[in-house]
Amino acid sequence: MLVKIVRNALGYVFVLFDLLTRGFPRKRSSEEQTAIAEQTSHLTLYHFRACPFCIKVRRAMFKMSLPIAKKSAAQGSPYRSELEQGGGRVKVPCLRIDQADGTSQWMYESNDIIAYLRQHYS
Ligand SMILES: N[C@@H](CCC(=O)N[C@@H](CS)C(=O)NCC(=O)O)C(=O)O
Repeated sequence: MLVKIVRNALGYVFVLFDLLTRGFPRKRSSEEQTAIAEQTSHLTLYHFRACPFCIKVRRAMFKMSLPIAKKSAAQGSPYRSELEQGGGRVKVPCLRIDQADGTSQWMYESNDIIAYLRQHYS
């Protein structure tokens, strides 16, 4: 219980630190931003607000100005079971990549997610 409280408190310190130090997002013209929104519309990030690995991914998304949909996988969220059933486990961050054939790839590991986003959208 105490460990959980300390962990959550630390998480919110990270959230605040991120907000204060993240700098500015990449600038695009409105046409380019509309295009990137379209190109990333098949992506969804499952996350916890105060998870350091999620903060790292959200920070990278912010820097690259990627308007990717985010779903909370916290206790009580309806998206938690979506993540568990689709991806196989409740672990965040997880990037859901919807494919044209109707299937989805569930990518866990913050470093892999950031590398994927950089490779395709930076
Ligand atoms: N190596 C992973 C670590 C992710 C991780 O440990 N996430 C925690 C939240 S901060 C989690 O989902 N824990 C639940 C679990 O592992 O079942 C990454 O970099 O994404």
